[in-house]
Amino acid sequence: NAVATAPSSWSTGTQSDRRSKIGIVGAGAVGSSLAYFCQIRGIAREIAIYDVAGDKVRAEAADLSHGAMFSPSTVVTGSDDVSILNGSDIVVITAGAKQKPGQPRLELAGANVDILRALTPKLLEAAPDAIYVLVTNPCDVLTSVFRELSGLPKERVMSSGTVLDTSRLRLRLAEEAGVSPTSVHAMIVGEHGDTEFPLWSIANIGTVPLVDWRGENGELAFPQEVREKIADEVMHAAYSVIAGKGATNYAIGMAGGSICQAILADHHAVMPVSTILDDYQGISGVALSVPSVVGRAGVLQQLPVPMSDGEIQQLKNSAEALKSSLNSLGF
Ligand code: 6V0
Repeated sequence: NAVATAPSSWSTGTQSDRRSKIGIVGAGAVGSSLAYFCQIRGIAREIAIYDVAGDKVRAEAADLSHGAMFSPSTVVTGSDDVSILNGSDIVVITAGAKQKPGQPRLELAGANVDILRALTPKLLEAAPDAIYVLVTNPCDVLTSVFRELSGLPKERVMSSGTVLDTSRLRLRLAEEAGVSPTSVHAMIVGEHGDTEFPLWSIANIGTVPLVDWRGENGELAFPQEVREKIADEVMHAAYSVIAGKGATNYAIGMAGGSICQAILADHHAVMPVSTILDDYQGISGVALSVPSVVGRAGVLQQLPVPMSDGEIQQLKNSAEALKSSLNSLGF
């Protein structure tokens, strides 16, 4: 667990490798939003979408392609033949069942593990060298399952984890503080689900510790009760969006697309993606989100960050929840 140092291959550019190919499994609300974000950002030269629903995936790919005049020169294709994913540099998995209103993510595990079990050999044949990004829920559980089924090195298997939740947290803190979300340095870690939590002890706005930030009235803006209320809102944000429209798709599309960009452009970006931990705060063998360095080879490092005793305990609670879900699934 050494501190991150700038490697000689560090890329300072923002431009992605334009010869690259992103494969997306699932042309549903999430997969098609992710494809749209990657297309309009020009993140890859080619985006290939695979779905068992042939008419739907071909229609989504055609609809995206028809924007060719208004977006960078990305080729978008779609098929119900998995070989469309051949040679992908990244495969993002979004296929599977989604939460019904009020349903916890862990309840999706059984159905989505079965889908993953059937998909894994086909994906490995199509894209043996890819970095795999699991978005399908419960994404941490599926990351552990896919790592075991595929036998791939752990740094090449990650999930979007709490990247989306972190964006929701930064938005809420930014609204309260009256600054841009990009100037808020705070992260949700742990399970992408009901045991996730913010790392308040290292949260900053600009260079000011969050707990010391004062509002226009001179009062501390984020006392404990405000922090707890915001953490609760962030944790329940998906439930209220799903209650209103049946899915969350745009923000996860942007979160997943940003992970793809960090990989293809070798950004060495610090993101709370979820990968298998190996003696991280004493936790091993389960995938959880912690601050991680993401680049062309996948997860390059999980950063050792100072955590309070309470935060370490919360991380252990997340690990226990995921271990018990994996055990009940036979993993
Ligand atoms: P959706 O709109 O129902 O789309 C799912 C798609 O998967 C459909 O088009 C299906 O045809 C396809 N599909 C099912 N089985 C297979 C298969 N074996 N092979 C190929 N395609 C298949 O769901 P939506 O896109 O809204 O959600 C997809 C998943 O993302 C769900 O598990 C959500 O819970 C999850 N999300 C994860 C988030 C995260 O932060 N990790 C955020 C939002 C949603």
